[in-house]
Amino acid sequence: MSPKPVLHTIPPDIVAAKDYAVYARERLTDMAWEYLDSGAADEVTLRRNIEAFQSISLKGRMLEDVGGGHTRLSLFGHVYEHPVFLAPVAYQKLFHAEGELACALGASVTQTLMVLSTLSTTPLEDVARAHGTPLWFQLYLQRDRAVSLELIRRAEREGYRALVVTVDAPLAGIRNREQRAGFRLPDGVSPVNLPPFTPHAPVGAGQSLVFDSLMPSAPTWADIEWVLAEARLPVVLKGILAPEDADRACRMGVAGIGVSNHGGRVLDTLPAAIEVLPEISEVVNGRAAIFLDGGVRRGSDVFKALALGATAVMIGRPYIQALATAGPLGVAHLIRTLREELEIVMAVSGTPTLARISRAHLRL
Ligand code: FNR
Ligand code: LAC
Repeated sequence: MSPKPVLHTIPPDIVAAKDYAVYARERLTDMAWEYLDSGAADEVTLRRNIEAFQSISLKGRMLEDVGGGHTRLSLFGHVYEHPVFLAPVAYQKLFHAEGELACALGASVTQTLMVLSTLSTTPLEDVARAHGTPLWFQLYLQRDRAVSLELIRRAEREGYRALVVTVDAPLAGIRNREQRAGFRLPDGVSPVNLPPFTPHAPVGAGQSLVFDSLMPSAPTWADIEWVLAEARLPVVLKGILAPEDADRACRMGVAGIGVSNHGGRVLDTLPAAIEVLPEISEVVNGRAAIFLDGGVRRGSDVFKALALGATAVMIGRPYIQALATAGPLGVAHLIRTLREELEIVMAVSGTPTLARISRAHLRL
């Protein structure tokens, strides 16, 4: 069946993030859908990201005065209207003809921070100049430091406010659903911010594809030192799950830690991001901001993440499903829905501001 056209109004039965999934499925090719929706291997981590949120109970606190309440937060010298950020998602022209520009418009009208992927299908300059959206740039470190440095400088020049270095995907992982669907990028969809791809070294007899070809160009802690020395922007490491790694990153001086398992897309049977958040926030102990992503689907999930130590959260698949369904309008509607849900949870938990949300508001 060929994909249905993008909608220009929001159907009345889309009232929650999950309602976008059915509409998005009908508007994407099988390959694009599998790329978006799937997780690594048996998708244990993908499911766990969702289930772990559902297994945490709110407490509910009544009769508190929540007058003057709001969802604003201040971060790295800027004020953001709410703590639901758009996680970096590659190749957005797979999902909508306008790709990243459509997302940026939806983000702009809802005053939402968008993190642009290194694997954007739109030049980072065009995204920065289009809609006045607050932006951070996600960096996949490249084999050649000069290429990475050029990306960092371009992002700085264009007013990106932070650099999100993703460290949990040095290789693609076991993507069985993508393999079964024969996923490949269609013509006209490519990572335009990068120089043309040069293949990895071929493996000889007795050599390992992973250790002899792919991993020799993967980043290490030494590369993070280098980024910290070069970048003039706050640096966030995305993809941290071990408290030991979070501690090391803080000692090196990162501005933020992204607690994430990459939406369950790289290594299956990792824990849910929300499960490890308490131990990470204990170790970080205020030395860096903490961002959580993976399985955030409700305002109550945002609240739970903040209660357990996150400064803000990021969403991935939900906004791409909204993009595929109704372009910028869908992205804006989804964000507004999540933000309203968050405000309701805050109001009925007696927490008028984000700073007031704490573990005491969960039934642990
Ligand atoms: C991603 N993610 C991702 N992360 C990153 O740092 N750079 C990238 O280019 C991408 N690309 C990407 C593509 C697609 C299709 C998805 C679904 C995800 C991971 C993303 O930033 C985030 O960690 C997860 O999507 C969060 O989980 P949820 O919200 O999708 O459950
Ligand atoms: C992904 C890579 C691009 O998750 O981060 O597909």
